[in-house]
Amino acid sequence: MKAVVLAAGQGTRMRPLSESIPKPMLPVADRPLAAHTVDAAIDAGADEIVLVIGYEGEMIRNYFGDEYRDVPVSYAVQEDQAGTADAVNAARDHLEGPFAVLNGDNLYDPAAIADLFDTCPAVCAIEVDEPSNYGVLSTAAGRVTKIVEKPADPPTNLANAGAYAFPAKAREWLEVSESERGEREITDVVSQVIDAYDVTPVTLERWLDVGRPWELLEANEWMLGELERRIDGDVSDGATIQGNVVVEAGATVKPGVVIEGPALIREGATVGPNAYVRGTTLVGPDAKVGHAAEVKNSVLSRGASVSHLSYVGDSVLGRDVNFGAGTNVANLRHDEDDIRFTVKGERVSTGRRKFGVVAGDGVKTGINASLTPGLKLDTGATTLPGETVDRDR
Ligand code: TTP
Repeated sequence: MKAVVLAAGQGTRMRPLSESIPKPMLPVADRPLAAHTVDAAIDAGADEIVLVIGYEGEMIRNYFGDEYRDVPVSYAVQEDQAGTADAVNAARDHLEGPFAVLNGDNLYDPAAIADLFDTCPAVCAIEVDEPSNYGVLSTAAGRVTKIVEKPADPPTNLANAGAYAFPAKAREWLEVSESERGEREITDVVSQVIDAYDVTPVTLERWLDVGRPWELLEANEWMLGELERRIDGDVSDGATIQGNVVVEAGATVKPGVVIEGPALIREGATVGPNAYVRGTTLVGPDAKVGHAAEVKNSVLSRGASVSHLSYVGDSVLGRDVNFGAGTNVANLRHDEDDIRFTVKGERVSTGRRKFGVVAGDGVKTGINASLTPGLKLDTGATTLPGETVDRDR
């Protein structure tokens, strides 16, 4: 079966991280986010991957090329990001026979994707506590009977998990009209399939929709949690490596460093001397954790640097961020309330008691900067030496 992977979106809720890199290419453990989706499709037996690209699509094309893990990859360009049905419609000329559709910004339980492929027509579903935030499935006698977007009064707690196996006929139903929120939505295609076929719900044990920066952190928590210890890099005898830590070839861990897994230190990265890395951390390619710096439960993208005597917790640093010496990130409020973060101009709860800062590509802090919880620093933003930064910039 062909798998169409949707990766054309603008990722506006992920800004500033998605400003010059498409959300599907953001780092999750040792691969871009979308590579996890494509891997799940290939593991499930996909014989061709069709990637729908648009926003910053060339980066996606460059990564996957024409063949990925010996499976042919083709591309469909969605010019305007007019919705998920419109995205699949952009791939229409690539489709014949039954086909699967997966979101390129979701992490799936791979075993369930294999079930999805074996059970066409089918829709992946997951039980959630607050279904009104999702598309919700109604079921009867083991079949999906209805799908409704974000209902005020949800009929079940089964959320649509954005993975579908469609019969060939669905190719004729991709041109749907605009929904109330002005998008051409794949759920309207699913509704037509439900009317014409028996559609099976395939229940996922685990699923993550990666839309906002703290969900990128959660995606890394999930995937780094699956690491098996492997030390290929240059690790000093004076360093202590505990648990499931991967140090890739070309990475350097200096004396006095303590790394508590799960952690991934990627090629070209340098840690230490005397640094402390803990609590599920990705130190990206060519990134640096300096002398006596502590990094906890964070993502350091390619080339990011946390200089000596700094603390970074529960944070996401974009590419080539440079935190000056003595930069301290606060990740907990005195009232221990959930940390809020600005998404598309609105302060929203992250649902996390601990969350630090999100720094876009190229952010630079001056020495002894103090950064408050839930702070957003836009691409290229700078702070003064000794400054306490408690407003987004
Ligand atoms: P969304 O997460 O709804 O959209 P997005 O990724 O653009 O993010 P944001 O809402 O923050 O702007 O998209 C779900 C999936 O569908 C995701 O994999 C991107 C993809 N998509 C397209 O390929 N084309 C589109 O027109 C839209 C809206 C989404």
